[in-house]
Amino acid sequence: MRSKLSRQEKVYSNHNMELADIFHRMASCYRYLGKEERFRALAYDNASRTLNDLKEDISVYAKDLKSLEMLSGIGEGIGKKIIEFLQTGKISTYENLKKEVPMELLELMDINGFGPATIKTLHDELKIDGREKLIAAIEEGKVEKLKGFGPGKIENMKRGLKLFKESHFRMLLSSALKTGNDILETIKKIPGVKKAELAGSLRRKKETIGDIDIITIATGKDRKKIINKFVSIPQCKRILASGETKASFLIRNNIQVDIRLIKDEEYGSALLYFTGSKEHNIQLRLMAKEKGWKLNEYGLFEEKTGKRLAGKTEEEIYKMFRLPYIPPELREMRGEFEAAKKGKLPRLIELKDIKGDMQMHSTWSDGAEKIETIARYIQKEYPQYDYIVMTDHSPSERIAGGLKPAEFRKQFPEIDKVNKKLGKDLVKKGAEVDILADGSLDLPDSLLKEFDWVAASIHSGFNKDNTDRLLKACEHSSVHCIGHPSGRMIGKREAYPVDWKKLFEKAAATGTAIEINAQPDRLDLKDDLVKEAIAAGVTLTISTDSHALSQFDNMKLGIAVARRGWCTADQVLNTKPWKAVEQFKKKK
Ligand code: DGT
Ligand code: CA
Ligand code: CA
Ligand code: ZN
Repeated sequence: MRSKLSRQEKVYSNHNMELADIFHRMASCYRYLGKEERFRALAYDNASRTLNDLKEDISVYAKDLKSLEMLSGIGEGIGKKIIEFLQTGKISTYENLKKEVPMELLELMDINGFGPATIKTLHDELKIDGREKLIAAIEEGKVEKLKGFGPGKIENMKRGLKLFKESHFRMLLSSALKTGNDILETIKKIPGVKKAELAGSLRRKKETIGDIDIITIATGKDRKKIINKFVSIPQCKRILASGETKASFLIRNNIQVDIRLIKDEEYGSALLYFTGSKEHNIQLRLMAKEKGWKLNEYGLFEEKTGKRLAGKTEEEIYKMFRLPYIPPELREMRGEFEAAKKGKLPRLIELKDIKGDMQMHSTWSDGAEKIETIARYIQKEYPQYDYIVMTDHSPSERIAGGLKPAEFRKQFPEIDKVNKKLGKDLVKKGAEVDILADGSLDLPDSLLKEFDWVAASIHSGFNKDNTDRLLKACEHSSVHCIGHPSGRMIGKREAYPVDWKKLFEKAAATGTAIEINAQPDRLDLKDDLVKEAIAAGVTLTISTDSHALSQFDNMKLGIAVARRGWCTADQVLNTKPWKAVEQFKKKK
């Protein structure tokens, strides 16, 4: 049994994410070890990014060193380590590095406020090698005595530690989806499994996920045997519980997976129960009680007689309450029952509604691909798209290779040339222009007028209230959209303060769109603000902000956020053809 599954592991088990994690940690180690190692740090971060962006499992490329080296960012040294990892499950260089550095502290390096120099000082001067010790040292006033550790810096560190604690035990939606689907595919291959589906916060598409819940139905009487197969999949690293109806186990990085095995006729009630949210379930159970019913994971029953009323599907359970089906993304007690009773649930936007992507970067600034490569990829993989907007960075973004006005003017004819080759005006001329500290833009008005689409975003001054900067950008006649409006990076940087009500009113009044940025760690605007923005009459866009070809798939994450924000297709500009975008611009 085991050997059969192991063969499938080659196809399904996701090495990419595990390796990307290791390479990212190795980069942190090298960054910590000092300036002379900084090229190595860059190389490992590049390799980590390549692995994260890769569609097929890395083992597909690992037949020999040559084919690995064809991948961008992977040379001989890193290629050998990939092969070592696939053969032994370990990388000896990494195992040795871990002994040289305070690994637990290095995990903080992803967070605002903890650079390598800061961590080195803490380690060298105070012998701090873990987060608990660091928290204690801050409280005891030891850290503030160090040179260069003023009150502002200490505050920043405290905020960072809090952010780390909140996010550390949760995954980003994007990686949880990959991991969850990987497990799901493996489970579905087990003989006897009739049906398997994701449940929990993953099915509700929350922006972060605590653990992975899966509901399954299997044929055959020997339930224990099936459960035993669940905990024998290659991804399983440690079994937590394994009974007749449930298996819980840990996979890599201590990610927990809960799988329930249920009967056919219970499927709907179990799915409903284990999808949550807990608060939504409690409300349903209260409503059942009022009617003299009992609702649990096994079904909906008459309290007195125990007679079964429903349970096979979620629809039939909602129907018993005279409610329409409530999509999982809305089950958060944000008014879904009231709306459902009135027949006012929104008809949620779907991935297939999308007609274009309005933010992306090419090799002209910090993207990985040339405009023509991107355009051809989109034509092939996203034939439903009517347009893509190339929005390379403006001059202030020096690290991201921001373009000077003259360079944008050189980019225009290249876009024309690509469109001519494609025989279609697929690529639109755009820019992601920086909003400067005073709310002005870092490209001249004369140039801004020439773009088909201008998104304005903030890339600096994250600690201040940025309402005024954003309001001023909305008032600019050439700004069509505000990009990643809150500036947050999930688990790494908090959103800067914004008076959202004011911003939404201004955006609606000036005809400026607001972006839902679908980068996995941004998801910005976030779900509850999406709901507020819609209520204020704001038009939204959903953009992937892609820097590599595989990132165009992140559109599904943007759709998840929009759906959780009660968004219909009509409220999102890029569900419409380019003609409608032109009309939207005219109204500004
Ligand atoms: P997570 O994993 O923290 O991202 O969030 P969930 O929502 O996936 O929570 P989880 O994994 O603890 O439980 C999965 C679902 O099971 C949850 O959404 C609702 C249901 N559930 C769990 N515990 C309870 C409970 O004590 N009462 C009720 N009514 N439902 C529960
Ligand atoms: Ca869960
Ligand atoms: Ca769970
Ligand atoms: Zn940006």
